[in-house]
Amino acid sequence: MKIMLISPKRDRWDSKRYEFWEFAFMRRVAGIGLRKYTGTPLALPIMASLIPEEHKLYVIDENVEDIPYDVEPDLVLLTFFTTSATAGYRIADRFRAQGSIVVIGGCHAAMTVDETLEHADAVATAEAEAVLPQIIKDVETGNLEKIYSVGNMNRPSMDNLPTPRWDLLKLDSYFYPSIQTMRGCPFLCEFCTVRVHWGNKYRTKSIEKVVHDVRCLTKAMGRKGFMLIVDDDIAADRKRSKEMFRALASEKIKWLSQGSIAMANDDEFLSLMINCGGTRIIMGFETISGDSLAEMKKNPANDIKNYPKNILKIQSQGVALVGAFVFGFDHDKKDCFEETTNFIIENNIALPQLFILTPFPGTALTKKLQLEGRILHTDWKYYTGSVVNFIPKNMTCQELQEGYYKAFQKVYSYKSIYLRMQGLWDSWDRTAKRRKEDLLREKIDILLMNKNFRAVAYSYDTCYFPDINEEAHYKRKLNKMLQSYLVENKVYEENAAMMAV
Ligand code: B12
Ligand code: SF4
Repeated sequence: MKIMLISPKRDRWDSKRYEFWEFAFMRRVAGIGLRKYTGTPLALPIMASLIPEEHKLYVIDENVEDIPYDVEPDLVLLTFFTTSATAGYRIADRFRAQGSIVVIGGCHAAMTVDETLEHADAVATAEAEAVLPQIIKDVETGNLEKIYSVGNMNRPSMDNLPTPRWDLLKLDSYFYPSIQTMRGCPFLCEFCTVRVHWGNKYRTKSIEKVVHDVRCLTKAMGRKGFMLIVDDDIAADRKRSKEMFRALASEKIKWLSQGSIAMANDDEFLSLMINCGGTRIIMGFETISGDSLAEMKKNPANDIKNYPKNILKIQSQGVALVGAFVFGFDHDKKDCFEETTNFIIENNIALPQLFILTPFPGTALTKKLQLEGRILHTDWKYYTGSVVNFIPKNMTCQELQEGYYKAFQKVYSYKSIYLRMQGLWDSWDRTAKRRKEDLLREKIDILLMNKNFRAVAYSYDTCYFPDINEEAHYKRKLNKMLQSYLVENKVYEENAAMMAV
């Protein structure tokens, strides 16, 4: 059979708007030419690893290449999250009209089975490792069923998983090729899809398997760039993670991942993490309101009164936190925007990520809002995390939307970027346990990423109007800072080259 695996590009409903993870600035302006998207869709190389060799495979991520419709595959396997669902459905309809069999899987399909079946011959609600071999057999014998699922007890063990076929992806097109070492989460955060899709228990890969997979990915990348470890909390099982960090230290990789603030209480964890290249952590703070935190049933490690101390503890060792904050909880009032932006700036968060609460299908939040009749629509292309799709409690939709834009634009104003960077560099220069030249490269990268996220913030309707002269002043200071780092970096590189001669 000809089998095509596809991850669609999200539908744009406004061509001028960027979303966080598209890295439009990094691609177009910072001159990092080859890269077209942030992370690799890991479901593609995983599915490819499960398909017997006799089939002809086409592996397509639409974010980096066009879909070759003229191939006329026998079977199309589509994978996407909610944000890309409208695009995914359109692609599915087109292939079905051409006569291909279409199967759709992933967290969105699993939560919207009836809707997805309007566009697919079958839906997989389970992990590919558990159902894809059967799907292929059933297609071959003409016995395809409508739904492929497994019970909670039959989730695949992480140790028997085949190594993803990263070699079939165009890895040069990504900033961060992805790899996974654990699945599942026992926590109950009501807006989150992870527990419902991946189960309420952590399942982990053995350290040997992680090292093996890292080596395969590094080989496929052909470079020692950043990897995205897609685990939902790298600090979930600190004992295991420490063992993993020790084993990864000799692999000389650089990586970013997600982690809870629990890591701040463990000096050994932090130092092992940094030592094995883990210097960027996406951290879901979500809110600085205790009431909102209780409302969303967040991981108890999120202890707001100790946020400043713990942020300083983590970042001052040379880590850049990608700090995620969400607006629109029922306890959020109109002052939440101002308070959160001030908090982000005062605590020098390296890369703030601001979102509007979004009722993704299947979550406890969505069930609650549905019962209360507060969901405005399910046109999934607006489910990006930057658009209001439900009726908030303590403000109007417009107030939430504009408050969000304003907060996002304020933390990425030139003045705020400058203040955050100055504060961060100050702590890095005093206490970071990293080589000076590594810190310098990291500073350049973090500055460019701030410019990138600034471009995202200001691609939305303008709601924040700072003093123009003050902004021009800080823009000059930031550019001067970047320029001096670039010159200094060149000096390091030339010295290194001389040492090598
Ligand atoms: C890495 C990641 C990203 C990367 C994605 C890189 C990429 N190109 O894939 C980036 C940073 C870009 C990203 C962005 C966003 N993300 Co994200 N992300 C994740 C994360 C942490 C890991 C994803 C992953 O790689 N998982 C591992 C792979 C293997 O899992 P998988 O894709 O689900 O596939 C498995 C199964 O679902 C199944 N399967 C999947 N497809 C198919 C198809 C078939 C045919 C079959 C048989 C089986 C099958 O088998 C696979 C192997 O087991 C998840 C959380 C999680 N644990 O999954 C959140 C998650 C997917 N993201 C989420 C969200 C909300 C977003 C954003 C909207 C955030 C934002 N506001 O910007 C954007 C949307 C981007 C977009 N255009 O869709 C939500 C999605 C909720 C939803 N219903 O869509 C999740 C679940 C997080 C959460 N806490 O709820 N994200
Ligand atoms: S701790 Fe993270 S992965 Fe777990 S339920 Fe909460 S947000 Fe989701």
